[in-house]
Amino acid sequence: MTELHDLLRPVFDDVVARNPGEREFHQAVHEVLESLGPVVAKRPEYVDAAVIQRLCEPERQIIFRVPWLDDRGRTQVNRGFRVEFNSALGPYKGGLRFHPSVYLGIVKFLGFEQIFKNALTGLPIGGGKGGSDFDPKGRSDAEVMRFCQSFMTELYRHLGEHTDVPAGDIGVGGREIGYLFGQYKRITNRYESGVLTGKGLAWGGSQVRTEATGYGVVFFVDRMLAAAGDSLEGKRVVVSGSGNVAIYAIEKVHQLGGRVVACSDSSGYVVDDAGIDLELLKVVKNEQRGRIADYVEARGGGAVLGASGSVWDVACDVALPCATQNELDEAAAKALVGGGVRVVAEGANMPTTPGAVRLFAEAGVQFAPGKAANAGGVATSALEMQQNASRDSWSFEYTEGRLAGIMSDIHDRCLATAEEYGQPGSYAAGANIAGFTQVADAMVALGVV
Ligand code: NDP
Ligand code: 2IT
Repeated sequence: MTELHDLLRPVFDDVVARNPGEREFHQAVHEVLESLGPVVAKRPEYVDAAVIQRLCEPERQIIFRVPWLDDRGRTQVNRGFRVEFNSALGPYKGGLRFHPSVYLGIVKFLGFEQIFKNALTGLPIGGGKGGSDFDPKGRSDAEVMRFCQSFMTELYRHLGEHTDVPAGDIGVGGREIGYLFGQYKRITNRYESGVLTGKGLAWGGSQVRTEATGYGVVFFVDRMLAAAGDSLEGKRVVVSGSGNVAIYAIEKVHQLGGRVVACSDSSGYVVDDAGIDLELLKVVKNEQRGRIADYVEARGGGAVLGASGSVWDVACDVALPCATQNELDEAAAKALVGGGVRVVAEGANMPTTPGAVRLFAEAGVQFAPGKAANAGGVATSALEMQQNASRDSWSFEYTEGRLAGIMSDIHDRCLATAEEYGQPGSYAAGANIAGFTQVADAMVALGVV
């Protein structure tokens, strides 16, 4: 790991001591603090006012029991979480993740990242994250509904359009948001659309929210390539995952003239040299809730299931990790560099390990961190909140234009900030410093609260 500035090392040691065993949270904090050396050197008041210590301590952490009945009438018990991390810029905002790997350390890493990402959007949203160790795989619609209703029966008291506004993440899409919103509406007797984002278009959702994260990543890559006098036209692209973010990243790459030749899920990966058949992938994944092998079978000829290794062994110009944290390690980075990769942009949150990030830097590969590259999802959530507040609904074209503008602004701000702090070309440093200074200035102005 990169050494921290002398003023920051004790802050990090304290975070590790106070949050034992939360490996992913430590990793996310370290990654941000690595960039802040030049900032505290210039602005020691951030350390004096304990701004960084306060930023690393969530404002509120809620952990609750989620009991529910499965289809055989047996009682199941899961654990629910909501970490309301920072509200200096606006109501807590961030997704809910349903996955068996969820524990407090995952929710805290995601909530911490969300603070800076949300600041980068330039929109008035604070940072939070939540979820459960519930595994939706293999569960019926009725089971998912009963789980969501039980989850919301506890969580509703902590939410509100001015307080805390969840959305989706891994394992939480339109179906789950519907059941959660229905239960919130029933308990509170309020049609408070702005309490959740990622809603369906018929009941307060925004155009482009479903596509926003994946589209946003590709808009960001398009700006990176343009800054180097290049474009996506004719590029070979590899995407990991085949969920919400991956699917719409693939769609936008194809619209902009690139070709996605491989994607994956937790059971394996597919190589499809002619380009992934996206309509088929959507049917297999969204309608049939199938596995990646089902895509290969339905495609019939052409596409092959990866026999060994990982999706990162497939040669490409651009790699978009869009599945989960720490999915792209040093071995994967070596394989990608060997295959000629030139740009890596994170659709997922923290998918690239610190060692892999270092290898990309050494090899001159352009790297965009998730808190910048995948901010289009939460930015469009904030646009959904704007529409809900004004009881309005915007067209697809207008909303997509707003998203493209926001991604372009984030791109330019990362580069300008990196330059200003002596690290030209580092999107990671630019994102961390720009996000941090915006939140830190607000925290200083609001006093010790
Ligand atoms: P989905 O649940 O729609 O899809 C997740 C995909 O990643 C699936 O293909 C899944 O495979 C794979 N995956 C998940 N966990 C693992 C794992 N432990 N190992 C291997 N593969 C895994 O989630 P999203 O597309 O919404 O989220 C993907 C990433 O993007 C996450 O990191 C999320 O935090 C991030 N993100 C999401 C945003 C959004 O708006 N949805 C916004 C910004 C970031 P399988 O089906 O086999 O589990
Ligand atoms: O990681 C993320 O930014 C999300 N899962 C989206 C959060 C949101 O509130 O739209």
